[in-house]
Amino acid sequence: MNTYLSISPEVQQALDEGRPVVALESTIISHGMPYPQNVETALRVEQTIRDGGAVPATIAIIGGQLKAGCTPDEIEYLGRKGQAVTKASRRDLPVLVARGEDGATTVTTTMMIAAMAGIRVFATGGIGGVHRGAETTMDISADLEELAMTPVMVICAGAKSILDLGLTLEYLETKGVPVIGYGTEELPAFYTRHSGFKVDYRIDTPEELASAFKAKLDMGLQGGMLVTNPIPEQYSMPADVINRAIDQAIDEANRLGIRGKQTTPFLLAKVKDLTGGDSLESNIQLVLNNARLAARTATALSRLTSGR
Ligand code: PSU
Ligand code: MN
Repeated sequence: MNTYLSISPEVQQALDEGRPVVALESTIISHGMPYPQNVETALRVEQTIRDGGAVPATIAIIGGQLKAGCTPDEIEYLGRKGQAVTKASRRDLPVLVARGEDGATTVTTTMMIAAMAGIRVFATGGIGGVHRGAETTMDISADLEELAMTPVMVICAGAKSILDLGLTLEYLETKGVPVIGYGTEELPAFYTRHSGFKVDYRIDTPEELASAFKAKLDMGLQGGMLVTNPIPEQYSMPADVINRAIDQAIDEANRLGIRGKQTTPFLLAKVKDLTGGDSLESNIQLVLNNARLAARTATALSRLTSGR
């Protein structure tokens, strides 16, 4: 028994009964959006999952406990404390847990804790990947290694072009991670529906997402599956506006010598500043869109695996 893992009663009961559960990350709350929109969005995302017939499990580290299922008060705490909560990737878990500290979970640690709890489906905004210039900086997100290792389906809106999307896809191919486009053959680029890169497979229904993932689990293949779900047309941003902001943010990060775990939050905040409130609204809408798909997919997966 993992004594560091704390599953909320509601999530535990759903898992025991084979009902659908969807994991949600907390870096997006503490580091990804300003207060109070971060808390409002986190609660709306949870409600969207409930409306879709599944149980939300917001994941975080609080007082050294790995939480699968946060209360509204805990979400408020993580959102208000914001950047003061340590952004926690795989390498951060041992010391944070031993010290009894808080951590905002990235895609990596959310996948890890979801898997420990027995949760198979996870919805978020965007994942980390291979950064532009990684051939010299070696800045490659731990998210890609986790996707290679841990059996959780991650539903996102693709990746922002703060990353090198071509190298990110190459890396995922090497690691054996299926990259699926939901209703599209093209990898979506978070704020925009288009990147110019092809996904491995197009899938058009939650049922087929669930059956592909079940096949992976049944074969005992390690690792997850990446589902990329394009932002709804009406919330997508003009490509030139967003790409100009991203180029400017990267120039500034280079000039200031921003490195390591600061890089992604710095670029995200800078892009948001440069594009005003528009990008925040797009960001909120694409997360809600992913939550809807995740609830339907978790429902389909629970039907397949528990025969309910
Ligand atoms: N990309 C986004 N929004 C985010 C993140 C990435 O568009 O909020 C967050 C996620 O928590 C992701 C993490 O797991 O940043 C990746 O950070 P890094 O590049 O340091 O691994
Ligand atoms: Mn990094």
